[in-house]
Amino acid sequence: MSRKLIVGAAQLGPIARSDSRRVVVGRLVELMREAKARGCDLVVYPELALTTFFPRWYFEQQDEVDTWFEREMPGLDTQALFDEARRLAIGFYLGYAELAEQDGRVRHFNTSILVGKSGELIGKYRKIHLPGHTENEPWRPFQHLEKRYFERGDLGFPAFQAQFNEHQGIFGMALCNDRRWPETYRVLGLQGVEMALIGYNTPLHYAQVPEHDHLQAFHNHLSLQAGAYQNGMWVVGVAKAGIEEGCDLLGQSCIVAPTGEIVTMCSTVEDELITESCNLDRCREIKENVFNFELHREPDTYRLIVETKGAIKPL
Ligand code: CDT
Repeated sequence: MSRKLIVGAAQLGPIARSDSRRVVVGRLVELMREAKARGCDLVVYPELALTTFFPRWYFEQQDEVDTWFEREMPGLDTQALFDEARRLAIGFYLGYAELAEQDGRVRHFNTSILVGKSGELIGKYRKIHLPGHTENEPWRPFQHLEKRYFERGDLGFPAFQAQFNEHQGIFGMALCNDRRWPETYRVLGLQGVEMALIGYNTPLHYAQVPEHDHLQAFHNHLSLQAGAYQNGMWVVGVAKAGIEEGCDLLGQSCIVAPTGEIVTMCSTVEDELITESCNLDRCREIKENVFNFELHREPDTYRLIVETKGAIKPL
């Protein structure tokens, strides 16, 4: 069998603090057109793809924080992306900061959506693993205030049946720091996910352990490749890359096969599209063999994973 889906990973170069949503959406549309011209059924953009990575700054006023968030999706400036997707008949994944009025209060999430080729919403994911810190820490060269500006996602790790060409597939989403956690992929894998879509913004400088700065690219690929292999799924990892407002962000966006092999990777830190024809049926090579969950998993021995948060050391 062969269920081929042509996927584009649309890496973005830096977005300036002063760039309007309209300018950024123009770049996304251009990449979408290139993806269509190269035969793509689905195009994947990074995390927080509409603005600069604003959690690198501490803002006193919530009003100022809220200017980075979308109250509607599509909204006035993002409608053009949905219109173009419908015109081209191409699906997309997009990361953005979401302001929602829910349960009688204002909520802030780091969100991604999966949109079908008619411009319809297929699914939404709200980031679970929020890295960084809550308070202003001026000793850092730049802040990472995701824990201050976002709430933990409240949707779990949902999976979606979706069809972007003649074939149906099962898709999941995650955002940036989620990709470092094996639990992310396993929860998706346990829902039969065949392709995980993951946008990221990863500074090369890690303030707490700067000795690891040179390992950022390695850890990125290590995580994406392990997640793909151990769950038998395609993984599409897409960066916002390059020097953004003085902060150097990792590129190396890539598409990983269910065997864990990187099959294509960006070579710049600018707007760049890479594409791959992904046969979703190749997931079976792994899902039906070495990681045949039904046959080989032993969940009753894994209780600690869901019953504890931190490590419990032996006495
Ligand atoms: N956006 C995001 O989640 N970035 C983190 C940086 C970790 S350092 C605080 C990442 O895991 O790449």
